[in-house]
Amino acid sequence: MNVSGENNFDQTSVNQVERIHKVTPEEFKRKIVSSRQPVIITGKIASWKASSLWSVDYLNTIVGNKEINVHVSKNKIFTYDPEADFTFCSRKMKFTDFTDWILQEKKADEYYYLQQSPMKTSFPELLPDIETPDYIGKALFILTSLWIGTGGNISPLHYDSVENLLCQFRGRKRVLLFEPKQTPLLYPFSAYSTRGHMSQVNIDQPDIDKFPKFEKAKCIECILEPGEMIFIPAFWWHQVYSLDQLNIAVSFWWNTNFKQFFTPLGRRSVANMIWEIINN
Ligand SMILES: O=C(O)CCC(=O)C(=O)O
Repeated sequence: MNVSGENNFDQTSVNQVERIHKVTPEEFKRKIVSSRQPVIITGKIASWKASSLWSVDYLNTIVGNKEINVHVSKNKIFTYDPEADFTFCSRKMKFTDFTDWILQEKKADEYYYLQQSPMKTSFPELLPDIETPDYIGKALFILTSLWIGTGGNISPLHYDSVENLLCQFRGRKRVLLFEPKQTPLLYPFSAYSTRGHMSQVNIDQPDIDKFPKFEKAKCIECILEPGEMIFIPAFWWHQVYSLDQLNIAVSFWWNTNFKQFFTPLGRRSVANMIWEIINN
C-alpha cells in the first residue's frame, strides 16, 4: 500500500460501492440492510424540496441571521480537541455570517463546519424541505442532522453504532469505508474514553512506526454526488472529505438490529456506551 502521498488504499474484496436506483422500502430492508454493505441509492431525494430549493440565498431567507453553533478547526480536520477536554471546539455565529464565510472561500486561520447539527432543535424551519426516508421504521428512528461546510473539510475515521443514510444536496463528498472486521488494523482509541469510536491513525499521513498494522488496511472508496444518498451500516468505519465550495448534506440515524451488538465491534461499542453513561 502506498502510504506516502495521497491515500491510495488497497480495496476490500467488495471493492466498490454499488449504486442502486430508488429501491423500495421492502428491497432496502431485505437486500441492503441485511447485506451489511454500504450502498449508494440514486433518484430517491430528487423530489424533496431541498434538492431544488437549497441555495445559499434560500437558506439565508429561511434561517436568517439566527445564532448557530459551528465546529472550528485550524487544519480542516474536524475532531475532538484535547485542549477542550476532548469535546469539539465550537463557535457561535450568525447563520448569514457563516454562509458569507463559505462563499468567500479564502485561506483562513480557522475553518468552520456546521457538523451534525440536530435539525429538529436547531433548524426546524428547514424540516418541511426534507422527508424521513420510508426505509426507516418510525420506531427505530433516532436523529436527523444537517451538515454544511466547505471543500476540504474532513470528518476523520470513526464508526457509529447506528445505521446511517447520508443524503447529499450540494457539492460532493469523498467517502472512505473500512468494514468492521478491519478494526484491529485501525487502532481505535480506548473503549473507555470519549473517543472510543475513533481511530488514532491520521490515514492521510499514517505513522507506520506507531501503527504498523494499518499498512494492511483495505478500504472502499466512493464519491457521493448531489442527489444521492449513501447507506453506511452501523459499525462501518468511515472518513468523509467534503469536496466543492458549498457542501450541504442531511444524515438520518436509526437503531440497528440488536444482533449487531454481539459482534466484536458491537460489544466494544456497548462497553464504550456504558463508560460514557458512568462518566457523564
Ligand atoms: O459528512 C461528513 O463530514 C461526515 C458524515 C458522517 O460521519 C456521518 O454521517 O456519520
